Amino acid sequence: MRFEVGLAKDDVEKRLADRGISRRQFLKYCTAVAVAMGMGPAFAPQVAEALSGKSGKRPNVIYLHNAECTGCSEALLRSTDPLIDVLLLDAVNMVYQETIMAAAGEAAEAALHEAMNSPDGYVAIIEGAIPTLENGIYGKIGNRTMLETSREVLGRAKAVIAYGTCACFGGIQAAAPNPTGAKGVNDCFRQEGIRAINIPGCPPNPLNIVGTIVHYIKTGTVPELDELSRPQMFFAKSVHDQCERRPHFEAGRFVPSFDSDEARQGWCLYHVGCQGPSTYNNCPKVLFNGVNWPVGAGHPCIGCSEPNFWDRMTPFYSR
Ligand code: FSX
Ligand code: SF4
Ligand code: F3S
Repeated sequence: MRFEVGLAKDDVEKRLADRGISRRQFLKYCTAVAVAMGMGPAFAPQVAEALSGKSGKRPNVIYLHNAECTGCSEALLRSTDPLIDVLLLDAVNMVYQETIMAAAGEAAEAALHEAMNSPDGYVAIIEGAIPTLENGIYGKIGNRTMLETSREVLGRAKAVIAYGTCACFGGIQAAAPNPTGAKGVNDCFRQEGIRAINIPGCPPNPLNIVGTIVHYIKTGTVPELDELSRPQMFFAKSVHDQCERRPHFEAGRFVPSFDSDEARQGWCLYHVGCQGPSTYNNCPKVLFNGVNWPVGAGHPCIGCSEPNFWDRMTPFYSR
């Protein structure tokens, strides 16, 4: 049985037009991806080619869910531009995704195994941490542990993307005392030769995974990674170094409390717990859905894309 999620594939531009998205808006989105990738606006047509499947290389994708809140999928599915079906149907062939696929039970299992045996191979995207204690019995899907399924699926993938802080570093469920032994992919499977590309964030910015997929489609390779396995093009700079409130920091103008005049004037949030100086992500420049980001909305960065932020950067809201 051949299984694909969503709608039948037809021409990407027609589908965008049907939803009221013009080619101009699509190209604007592609420009945002190109800029996030550090390639500059001139790279936008190449992004458009990759996203609309016109490069002729649509990788099969198996998308696994483990221990998490599904916020990463939510962030991706609620991307405003372009509609997510463009990404799912045109850029990649999403063969298995538990949140959105119509199949259940044995049909879903069959789809997974068919995808794993495809002669073209597949890219694995994994969301959520892997419970490892007691052979992984704290997390099971389809009567198999997440540990077992992840080992098998990731071990045979052409590339692995860990999407979200949970899949990258363990996330909330790995917070002390970590009762299920939850781990991120690389921590869990490094000894077995698996190295995931980490796209952290709780949730991550969807542009960062779209950019990674575009890079893979264009080059067939993974982007350059830092020592935490994060693509340098998105995670090289600290939040603090890109923050619009930085001049206030330099001038010593700090918000003393959230209900203060200083807060209303947009001063620096360092004294109310901002972790921007120790957090590496592109939120201030890329924004969520092109609209805003935590500090822009008056909330300190809680370091959501850093390893152990739930232990290392708490209590939140204190300097
Ligand atoms: Fe984790 Fe993603 Fe945070 Fe939630 O699934 S990164 S808890 S936004 O959803 O994994
Ligand atoms: Fe840095 Fe946070 Fe202040 Fe922005 S608000 S300048 S990230 S400390
Ligand atoms: Fe997360 Fe901080 Fe960005 S909280 S979303 S890394 S601003």
